[in-house]
Amino acid sequence: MCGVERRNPCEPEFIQAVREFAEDVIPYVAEHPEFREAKILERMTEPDRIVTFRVTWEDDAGQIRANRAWRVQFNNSIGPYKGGLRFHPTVTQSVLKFLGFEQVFKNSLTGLPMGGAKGGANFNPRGKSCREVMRFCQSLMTELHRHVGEDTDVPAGDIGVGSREISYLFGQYKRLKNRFVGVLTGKGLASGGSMIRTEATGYGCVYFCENMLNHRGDSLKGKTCLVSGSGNVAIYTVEKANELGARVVTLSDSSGFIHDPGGIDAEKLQFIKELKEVRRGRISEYADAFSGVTFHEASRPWGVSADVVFPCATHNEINADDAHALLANGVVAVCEGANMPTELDGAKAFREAKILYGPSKAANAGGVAVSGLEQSQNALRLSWTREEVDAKLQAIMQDIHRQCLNYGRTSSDEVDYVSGANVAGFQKVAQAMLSYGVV
Ligand code: NDP
Ligand code: 2IT
Repeated sequence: MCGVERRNPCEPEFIQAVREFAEDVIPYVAEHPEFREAKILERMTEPDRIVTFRVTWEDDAGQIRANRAWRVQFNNSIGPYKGGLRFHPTVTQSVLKFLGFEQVFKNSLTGLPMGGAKGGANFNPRGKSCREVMRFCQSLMTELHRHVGEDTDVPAGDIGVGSREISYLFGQYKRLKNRFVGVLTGKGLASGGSMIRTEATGYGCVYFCENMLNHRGDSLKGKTCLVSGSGNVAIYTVEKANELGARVVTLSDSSGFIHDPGGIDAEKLQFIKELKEVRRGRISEYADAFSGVTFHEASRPWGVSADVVFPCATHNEINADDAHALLANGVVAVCEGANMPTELDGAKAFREAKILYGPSKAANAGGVAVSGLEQSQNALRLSWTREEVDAKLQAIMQDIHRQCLNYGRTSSDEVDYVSGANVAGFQKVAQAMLSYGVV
């Protein structure tokens, strides 16, 4: 860790992600001299390469704008690089390195042949017109197309990048290369996308939670849940939680959270889909539209009493105080839809309390898993049905749960899902790296 800190000054998010991982993996490596001697951990914490470039574009007022974009190609030992693109003003190299690092082990857990990468730009899509977003995406792809390819690196969506942005990016790639291939995932259904990709991260996260609860002889049925965020992952987490008989009482965005004690049912969720996916409005509008709902400005939902928690907005949204407040209110499961939403001290509190704690690299792997299935369908030039893809997603989430049990069962027969996911994800990548020799 000293070396990681020395080599990566001013990269707190990346150091946090490596620390969380290393604490579980170092004891495992200590028992496996072949990994230690090959310096696998030192090699794994250094990205294969990072491409940084300028994205110049013109806004609707005719002003020239310049942003910075990155693609962090972290590790392609078990397959072509794979991971999302994030457009948000808080994007830095540190954030993308943490996300790329996590992606390596998440992708390994899916069992599909995918390496890890992440990219994005410090571009703020909020308040931009569709034409501005289009010009930005086209300019970004004009450089990015040199570095990606269906067998090289396959980006997808993340915060601020949904099907609209993926379509603009794919349209420009096709124009530049004259090739219709699976170079991006999360494409529209008319342009080579997969059924269930839009829903996959949220659905997968709920399937993972149900697996954890079932393992303890319990289920989501009748449980009160908190969800944060109100974007892609949050919306489809609520949809599946409702289907399994749970009641979700909160959603949020960066302005605050709404509390609906009656529950966000399918009809109300339809309002949110339209609000967020079409009108691109704010979650506070939900409180104006439905009675009995309160909006809490500039706050997060963690003070509300509930059984199950799905953080689905962004990293570091649960600190140690939030974790203790949730535990004091009797939470039985925390299942992470967002990437690294819990700070290290918060995660420690959940692990020590021995609640069911599904870390992001296991719990939100359903999104990239269905991206992998989209790659397969593109390569085969066929499309699977909604039922076929959903069945494969459920099987993958069940298998990730099984891997966590294999590597994370503690002596008292409790399961530490964090160490289970870290060691299970690590060992496959490590084996592959070892087999390549000194590279
Ligand atoms: P969206 O852009 O669809 O939604 C993001 C949501 O999180 C919005 O409600 C947004 O509010 C909120 N949010 C974003 N940044 C912040 C912030 N700094 N503080 C408070 N709220 C914030 O993104 P997704 O739903 O796709 O992604 C959500 C999380 O899930 C991310 O951590 C992402 O990495 C992770 N993830 C996504 C996958 C996918 O397939 N899309 C797959 C696996 C993980 P506002 O509009 O106010 O910014
Ligand atoms: O964090 C993630 O796993 C994603 N944003 C999805 C990546 C992908 O390639 O589908």
